[in-house]
Amino acid sequence: GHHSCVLWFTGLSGSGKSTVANAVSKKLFDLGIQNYVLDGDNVRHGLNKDLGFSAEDRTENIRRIGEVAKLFVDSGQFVLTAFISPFAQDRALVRGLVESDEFIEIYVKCPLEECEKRDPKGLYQKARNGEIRNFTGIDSPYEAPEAPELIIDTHLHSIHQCADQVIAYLRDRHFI
Ligand code: GGZ
Repeated sequence: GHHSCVLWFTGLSGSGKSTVANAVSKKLFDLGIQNYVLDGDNVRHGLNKDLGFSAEDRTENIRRIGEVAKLFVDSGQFVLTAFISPFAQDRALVRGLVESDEFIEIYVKCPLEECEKRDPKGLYQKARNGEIRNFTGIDSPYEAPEAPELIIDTHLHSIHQCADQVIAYLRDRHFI
């Protein structure tokens, strides 16, 4: 059988969190494994639409997502979360919500310069122009994980390779 867990992707805007999480999701689905991706599109527009990007709101954003992720694991499903989650303390809080082996922190590593070059939504440009305040990596901090279960480097590897790295981890640890 399978052992469900939280795959917690963390990284800068534009690092590839959602893209890789969705690629992993599809691979799990093809293996017949129920799973769901939580990201800004389905959480920040609904459950958390009252929250912005102050430090306090980001902390509350991550807390609520952590509680939802816990519910998924309780129900026996794999859950993948794709949020910047810039604060180490907030990620530690979520880790404490589930069984210690059920929280897999995945650092989606990509240099800020590369994220800025990709700038798929033009947000870095706006942050540089001062049109957006408190933008992660520009005028709001990102605390890189010190001991993540996995580091995937989207600057050096393809989406497919990064997703396979996650699948290999899950196989090695007998989650799947
Ligand atoms: C960071 C922001 C901001 C600010 C809007 N800072 O590239 P995106 O667009 O699709 O991903 C970013 C997303 C970040 O939301 P999260 O819920 O992941 O953030 S956190 O975990 O810190 O709560 C970006 C967009 O929202 N966005 N304003 N100021 N990203």
